Amino acid sequence: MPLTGEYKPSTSAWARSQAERFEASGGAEANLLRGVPIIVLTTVGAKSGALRKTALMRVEHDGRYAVVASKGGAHDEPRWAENMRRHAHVELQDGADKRDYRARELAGAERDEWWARSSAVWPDYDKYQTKTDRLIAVFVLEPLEG
Ligand code: F42
Repeated sequence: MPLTGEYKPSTSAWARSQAERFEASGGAEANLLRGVPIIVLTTVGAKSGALRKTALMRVEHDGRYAVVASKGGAHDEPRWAENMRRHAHVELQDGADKRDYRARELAGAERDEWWARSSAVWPDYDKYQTKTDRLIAVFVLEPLEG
């Protein structure tokens, strides 16, 4: 059941542009960051209830995805993380394929396992973690059937 609601663009022009070009082109354009594939995550705003679209690095394993709330190692967490804690039903577009997932925040060994997969895709995640005291949140997205 796809998410419904008003789309509210990101205030970050760079991120908004990449998410919108990626979505509008069915994943054919704006699909890389420094040569590494991205996905676009749609979350429901924790406060606004609006649809938020966020470009993130593509970390996939056996049909599940990880999303890493790094925000470049900023001390403040990206807003989309709190959106997912409040509304676990999200959409993820990978290439032309857009599906519904349930987001689950990870801890312990499961987080370590997905952190390793994520930093194998985007090694800068390890650098980002050294820049902030917050433990960068990692969520796994598991497909919602039907
Ligand atoms: N960010 C990452 O954290 N990890 C990545 O792997 C990553 C990869 C990536 C690749 C390409 C690219 O173009 C950008 C990439 N980014 C990555 C940056 C990412 O797209 C986001 O810009 C970044 O993570 C910051 O996310 P954010 O949700 O904090 O976005 C800000 C800029 C934003 O849009 N803020 C909105 C605003 O109006 O200021 C609010 C957004 C929002 O969700 N608001 C909530 C609501 O209710 O609508 C309120 C939430 C609350 O509780 O305050």
